[in-house]
Amino acid sequence: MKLYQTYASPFPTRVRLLIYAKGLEVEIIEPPGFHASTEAKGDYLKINPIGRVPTLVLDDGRAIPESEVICEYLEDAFPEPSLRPADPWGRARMRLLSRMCDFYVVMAMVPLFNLSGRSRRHWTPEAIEAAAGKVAEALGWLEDYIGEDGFAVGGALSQADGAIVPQLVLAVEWIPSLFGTLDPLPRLPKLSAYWRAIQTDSICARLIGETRDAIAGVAAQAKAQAATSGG
Ligand SMILES: N[C@@H](CCC(=O)N[C@@H](CS)C(=O)NCC(=O)O)C(=O)O
Repeated sequence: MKLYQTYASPFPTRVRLLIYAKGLEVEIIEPPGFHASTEAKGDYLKINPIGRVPTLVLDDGRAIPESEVICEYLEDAFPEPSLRPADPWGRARMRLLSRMCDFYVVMAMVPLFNLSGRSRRHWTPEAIEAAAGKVAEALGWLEDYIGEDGFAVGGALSQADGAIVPQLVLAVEWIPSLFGTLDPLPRLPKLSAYWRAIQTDSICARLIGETRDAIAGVAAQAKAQAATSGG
């Protein structure tokens, strides 16, 4: 199998959690045209006409887009070890946390993703504070549902950890360091405890390191581009 993905995107990160936890042999391919790249997406659009990462391509060439659908496919095709809680309530909470990341946390970050790609002339304190406030509000909803035993749900590593961990790297590290906003975690005790604990899980620690390195790479690329284009 092949996974077309980028390390800076939070969506493929949840797929890599399953790949690492299940020990699957998957070739990782980083297609052109994402993040600060000025390249075109080229033939990647033939694999995924939606033009987003990730896409899983099976050995017979069939392609599956959308991170959550890929995760469910990998669970069904390679059930052991399971990254889904055994009981329906636990599974519902896992899906709820993942969905909250997709619908509320990422959506709240979109204005900041957009600002980060624009000249600092557009970085008004009002725009930054409004967007950071929305991110903090969405994290507050995660606080209501996050597990209190070191994992997002069910006391064990699950798909929900793969959804939350990259969002926290962005919300707790990338946004405050780039935009000078406050770290939202001190006001969210359950999410703070979760963030401290989950970094001791070896698979999540690997995902966090990959995300940090990739974000630093994208930031350096964006800075170099801004310098050559006059800011
Ligand atoms: N719902 C999709 C979202 C994937 C997504 O939006 N990926 C972003 C990267 S963060 C992307 O590919 N954006 C298009 C682009 O950067 O051109 C999923 O879960 O896979």
